[in-house]
Amino acid sequence: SDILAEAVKGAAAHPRPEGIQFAYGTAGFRDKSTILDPVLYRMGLLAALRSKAKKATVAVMITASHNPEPDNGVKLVDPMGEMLEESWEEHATDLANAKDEDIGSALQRIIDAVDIDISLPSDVFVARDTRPSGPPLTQALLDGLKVMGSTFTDFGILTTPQLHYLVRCHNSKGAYGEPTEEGYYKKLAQAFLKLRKDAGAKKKYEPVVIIDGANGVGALKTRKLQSHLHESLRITVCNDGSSGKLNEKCGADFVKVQQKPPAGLEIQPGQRCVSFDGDADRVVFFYVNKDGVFNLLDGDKISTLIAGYLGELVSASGLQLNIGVVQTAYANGSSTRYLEDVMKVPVSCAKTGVKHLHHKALEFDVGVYFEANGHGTVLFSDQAEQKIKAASQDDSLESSKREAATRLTLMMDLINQTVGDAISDFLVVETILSTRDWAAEDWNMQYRDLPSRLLKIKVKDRTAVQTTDAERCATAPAGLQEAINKLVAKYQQGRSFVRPSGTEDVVRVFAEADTQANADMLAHEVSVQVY
Ligand code: NG1
Ligand code: ZN
Repeated sequence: SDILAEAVKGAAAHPRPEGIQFAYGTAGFRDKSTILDPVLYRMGLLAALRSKAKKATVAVMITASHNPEPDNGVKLVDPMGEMLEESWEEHATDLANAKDEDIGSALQRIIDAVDIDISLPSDVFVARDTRPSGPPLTQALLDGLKVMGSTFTDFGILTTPQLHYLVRCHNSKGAYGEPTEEGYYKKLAQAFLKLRKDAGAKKKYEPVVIIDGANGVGALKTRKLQSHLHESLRITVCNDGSSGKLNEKCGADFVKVQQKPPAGLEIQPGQRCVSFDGDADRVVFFYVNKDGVFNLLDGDKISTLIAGYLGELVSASGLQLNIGVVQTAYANGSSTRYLEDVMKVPVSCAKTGVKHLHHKALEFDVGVYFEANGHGTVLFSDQAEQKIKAASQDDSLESSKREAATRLTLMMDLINQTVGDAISDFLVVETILSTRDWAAEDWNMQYRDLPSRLLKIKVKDRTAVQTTDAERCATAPAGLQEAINKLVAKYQQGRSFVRPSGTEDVVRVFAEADTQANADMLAHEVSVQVY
């Protein structure tokens, strides 16, 4: 058709270099920004097709999250704010790798495979993080949308979760919130302020927090949120991009991997601090105690805190709803034991990558999922949502039950259910700490993390390592798992696994044991087996 011919012609301005293979992985396409122009053009074409196929607006986010500033990436977002359906990842990879002159036939293959009516309209929301490569890459994406005759809205700089929120609001015709950036702040701030209203005097919780914005979009957007929160929370935003580089020696990934505070913060003992990542979909908390020891409150601590509090509210409301937690193999062993043995909360383990956790969390009425690195959220099933809303308005219920249900409805408003959201998760944690009157140290004392070590190893072919059982067991190369088992058996509370990364050309080795020295040694010994 004419459109496909136009798409081929348009590729002349976005030529694909020879010899590079792209793959749509767990985080979409991610690479050096200098080679991504043809990929963005092609993702413009694909987003238009996706919109036609779903008969709804879809979204495209341009970001490389926690990766260094010279990198960039692109991921598609489905109409309800979900990640792109898995079966389309292959289409994305095919199209990204199509030679300029083959773009028409690559598009035709997708149209045939999915049975798309190409004459339907399409509409796409677009946003990017603060990377300098963002504007030209956006232009390439828009060129792709234009040749497809698609309408679009370019929102400029947003956090990834804000874009997910906007597309969901738009497609659910306002039922999820107002489809504007202001609407996002209003929805979160209203719920947050209502949840704080009845808060009494505090002994330990202080409404003072320092945020490490990773020199990225999270810092800009937290500033915008601030005015909506009035005096309820005193936030100091550091690493706001005015001097440092994006993700350089700061941000959630740096803090989690290095197990130390970011550069650019002046911290008093006990002061609660928060680190976002480069597109503000991950968050970790930390503090330094009076002996100068760094303490990290990661995704596992956050999910334990949230599951505990929501569990209490559900019990208090008298509703019959099951709560579960979803983790990955990277979750600290202490957190899993604490959830299962002390809190009696069911825990499932999913493969790395948020889509896997998200999927498993749907199996519960209330599913709390977090990766240890701080990416996560809570999902309420439609049925749970209805029951909670009904209970909150049921005048025949005891007032304590009705109040618990009302708090649950406010928590549902505060939580961005589309995807992990640093700003929303941060406000959820602040709400719970305030309600419990906890300082960071009280929260940290729930359970004690086992020392762990994460290493990455460059190998010739990372696909030689294959795994099963949510990546906890290696099936190839032959003999590797037996060797790991033998090493693990030498250590108290030892645990270790290896898996190929989905975002980098490395094999990751994780180990945990009773002491840091032992965790380090076990990780090292297992690494030797991988080479
Ligand atoms: P890979 O590279 O597959 O380990 C990393 C993170 C994931 C997830 C993705 C997407 C670790 C160990 N892995 O995946 O949790 O966040 O990036 O960004 O943190
Ligand atoms: Zn991110």
